[in-house]
Amino acid sequence: MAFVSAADIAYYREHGHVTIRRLLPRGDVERLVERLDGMLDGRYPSAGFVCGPASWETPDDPGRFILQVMATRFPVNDPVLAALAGNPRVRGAAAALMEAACATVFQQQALIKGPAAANATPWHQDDHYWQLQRAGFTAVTAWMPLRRTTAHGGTMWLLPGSHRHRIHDHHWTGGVSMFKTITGGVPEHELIPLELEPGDVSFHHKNVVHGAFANRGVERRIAIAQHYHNAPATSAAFAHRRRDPVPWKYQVKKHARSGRG
Ligand SMILES: O=C(O)CCC(=O)C(=O)O
Repeated sequence: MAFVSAADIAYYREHGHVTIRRLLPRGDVERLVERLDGMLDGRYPSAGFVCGPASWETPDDPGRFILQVMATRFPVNDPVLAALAGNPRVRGAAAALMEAACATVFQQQALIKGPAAANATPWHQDDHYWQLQRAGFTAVTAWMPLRRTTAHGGTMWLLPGSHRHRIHDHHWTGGVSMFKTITGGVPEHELIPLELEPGDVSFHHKNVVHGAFANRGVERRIAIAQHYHNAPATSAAFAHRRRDPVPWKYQVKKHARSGRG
């Protein structure tokens, strides 16, 4: 059964993003929330993941107010997160949108943002980090909120049509954290919020400008980003990154330090 229609593919081609409603069953969503919480509080093993505050370089680092669970080994070795990495519905949708024969997961990261904290995700394009355009590959992100997301509650916002942009210059935000942001800013009045229910999946192209304002709501914002490229194997897709083969978008502290400049 196809979960993506021809109209979805046409919408993605035109706007660089599309939402597929109810792609993840509710049971999967609840298992994921329970698993992420358990990995963060030590009830489940977290070897093979970066688990905890996303970044902590200075007292005002926004990463300090964001919890992450990010796979560092592929294949993913946690059974619940591995099931998501292998989920045929999400993978099938990613392949269909890339109009590719295959869709390979190369990154998986949950970002959890509590209410009333300075935990924005600065505006960026994913391929600034990955540089897949240099290797002739494309990529799509499946962004999967596990709780309802609202404009006020720190959901992702994106700039429709920006998949046609070149990769803009990015710089480290305020000299702190793991985050980089687009130099010169973005037209914030043209951004749209992703207001989604648990189980809905938003897909965006690797060049789409996106980010999130801080969570000003009353609920936790908990979402998983799972990234796919259209090459059969990670090593082929990232051969151009021999110097720094870690393609993570949000890098752990030591990479953020060594990668600066
Ligand atoms: O969840 C967020 O705040 C940002 C996620 C993101 O940048 C992505 O999915 O590409």
